Amino acid sequence: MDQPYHLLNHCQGNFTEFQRGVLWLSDNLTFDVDARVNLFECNIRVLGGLISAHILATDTKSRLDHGLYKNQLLNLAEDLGQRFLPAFDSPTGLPYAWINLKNGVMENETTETSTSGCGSLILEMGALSRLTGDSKYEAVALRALRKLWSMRSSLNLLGTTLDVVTGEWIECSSGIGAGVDSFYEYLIKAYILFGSDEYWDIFHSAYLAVQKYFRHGPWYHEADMRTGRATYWQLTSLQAFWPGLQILVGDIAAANSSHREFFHVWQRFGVLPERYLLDHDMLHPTERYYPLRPELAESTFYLYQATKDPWYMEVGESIINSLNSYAKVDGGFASIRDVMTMQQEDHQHSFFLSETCKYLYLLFDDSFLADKNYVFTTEGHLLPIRSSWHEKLPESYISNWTSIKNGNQGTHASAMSLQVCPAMFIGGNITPWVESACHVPDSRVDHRCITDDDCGIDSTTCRRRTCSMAGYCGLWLFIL
Ligand code: DMJ
Repeated sequence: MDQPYHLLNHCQGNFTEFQRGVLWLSDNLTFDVDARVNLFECNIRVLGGLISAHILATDTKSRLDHGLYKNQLLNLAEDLGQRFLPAFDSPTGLPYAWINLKNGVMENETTETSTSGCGSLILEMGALSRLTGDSKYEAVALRALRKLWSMRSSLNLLGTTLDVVTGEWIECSSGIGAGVDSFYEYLIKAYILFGSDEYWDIFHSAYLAVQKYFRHGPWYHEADMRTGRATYWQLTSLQAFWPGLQILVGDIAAANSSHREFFHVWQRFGVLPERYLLDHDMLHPTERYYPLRPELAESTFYLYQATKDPWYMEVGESIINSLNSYAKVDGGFASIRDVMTMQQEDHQHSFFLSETCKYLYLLFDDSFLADKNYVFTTEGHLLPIRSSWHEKLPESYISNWTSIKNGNQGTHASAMSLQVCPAMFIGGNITPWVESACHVPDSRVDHRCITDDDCGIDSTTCRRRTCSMAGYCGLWLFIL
């Protein structure tokens, strides 16, 4: 198949440009500005970018000339992290959504925030703590996450917006899209990055509740957190990240079926509309735009990694062709204001480069990831999985990890790169697994769920589910 490289420069390994960027930021970036910024956006875009670039600047690849890098990006990241701290100074420990970088929380600042806004800070703040040795960043983010989870309903559901002063929910309807999405993503990724069972336990309960109350076939609607009753039947462009998350838990069949639906919608409109009303079978009257979002490309990348099915490369090619046809302009790519007219607007979000382009690039050339163990933040920034950052290896992994290590099968690999399926290790002299295909801990020999409650979905799919052809079956880590 012809690979549509013309969208992207073939720039892997362009250390000169990396060095130029690092040094330019070192000389020119300051956060001592009287500017009100959104904590969540600044965290995922700026703090995450600085931390990830610092890690790349200091890994074994020697991407910068000797002696030039003296932790400038980490120092900037620490300065920014410090400026975030006043946001957490609320009666509940839940952070204010907006903060002035110079002056802290403004007088009369809004007390309303979103679930993703206060529940998706742990990767960047945790990494900052690990890199600086100062635990306070991780501590405030974790305290906020714990508080948020304590506000869940008896159904293990959360709302979309809340008040950081009263700790009360404002919007009790929620789904997997806007205002909530990265909350789920950061639980599973925090578990992968920091190895604490607490993240897995929360994620597991939250994931099962999503599958139980929001899922309708391959679609996800919204529901009221108190009753579990469906509220809004809408497809949103942000929801398209969910199949990628499902790959991390090994729910490949479910990921594949949802991803196909999102791609059908992409094909129908040429791009993904921001919101589509499923119950009226029409576009949302005011949310007809496509701001170059990455979520479908992201899921396509994960599904390809999991299955190696070339069909996903065709999906990627189709996405790239659409971007070139509808969004390419001199000097960049333009957001689409209306998917019916393909009218463009003069705006290119930073996530187009950090996510959309990155996932499309990696779909066709993943050599950068070979023998690496990274998680991607919600903004597509890379964080390495290191045993020194792990509180402890999850118990179910220890025996297998040791066995594999002793068997000289390599320690520099992740499930993604090795495409290892837990089922491959059942029997022999290796201890049987203690997880079902839905990753529900159990002790059954075939590790299949028997009841729907075990699965959170319908248990028949668990009993039928097998690992992908490539043998990859979700989260299975070999830690450096
Ligand atoms: C990105 O900024 C992040 O992925 C965020 O979590 C939600 N989606 C946007 C891009 O669509």
